[in-house]
Amino acid sequence: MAEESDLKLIGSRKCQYSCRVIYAMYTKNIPYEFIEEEDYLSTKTTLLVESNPVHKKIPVLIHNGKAIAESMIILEYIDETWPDEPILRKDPYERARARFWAKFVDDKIVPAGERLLIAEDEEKDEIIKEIQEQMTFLENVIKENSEYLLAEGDEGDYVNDEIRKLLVPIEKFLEENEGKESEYVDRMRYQRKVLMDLLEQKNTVSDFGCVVLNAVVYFAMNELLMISREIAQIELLDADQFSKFTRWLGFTSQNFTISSILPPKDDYLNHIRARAEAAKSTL
Ligand SMILES: N[C@@H](CCC(=O)N[C@@H](CS)C(=O)NCC(=O)O)C(=O)O
Repeated sequence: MAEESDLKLIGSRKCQYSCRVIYAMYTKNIPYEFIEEEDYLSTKTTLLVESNPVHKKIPVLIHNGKAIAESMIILEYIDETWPDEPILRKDPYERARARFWAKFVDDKIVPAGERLLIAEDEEKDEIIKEIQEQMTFLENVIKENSEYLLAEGDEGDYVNDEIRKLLVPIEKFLEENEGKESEYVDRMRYQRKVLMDLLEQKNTVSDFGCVVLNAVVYFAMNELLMISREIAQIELLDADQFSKFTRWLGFTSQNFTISSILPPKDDYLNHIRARAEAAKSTL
């Protein structure tokens, strides 16, 4: 790890872009101070405005007094500054590919979700169709990526080793808490089952090839599904049409770190509703 440094992140757990960065920090085990930007929709703090005067948006990373804005740029900055536990792959082509798909999510998926958020009933089907067309690309990326996770060969073996490593503390915890009943113990048991199933069923779940891309896609999708299910009241993901993606999503949502980053669902939903109101009022 790089030498001691003063590291702050201005963000919010209700912001998918901030969640990407928080997830990367957890993955790389980097200590930092989190400065919650409570009300970024209306009243921005002076610290935010001064740190990101161009966009005035979260997240902003402040490293030894120097501010870095834009989530993808922050992710690359932290990977370059703290190279342990890389969150982008080493190979330049793979890095370019991860950036390409992250940009695709930001350019195509997220804006369609924003449109769905404020859509009139008669516009919704068209937007959903458009999102599903884009989602087909992501489904195919996962299919093509099957060599990254649970495939035979070096990479698959590496990932299987990583899964075994993840199982060690879970097994230990379950052993120490044998016979106890609690929601947490249940979640641990479920986590163990998911990991054991994965070890058994090779080639069934794949990922996007690196932490950055997994985080970008996961947090964007999590928000988009909330918008489509809870606000637009339309189901976006057909499990047959998007079988790989749905499985990946289910598996990824069991990730402890991801579930501990996200705010309680009702808080997040209220926030999304407030965003919809704010966006509608500017129409
Ligand atoms: N492209 C930016 C997007 C950041 C962004 O849109 N942040 C939202 C919160 S999730 C924000 O600060 N919105 C305040 C505003 O639009 O004024 C990134 O990747 O960091």
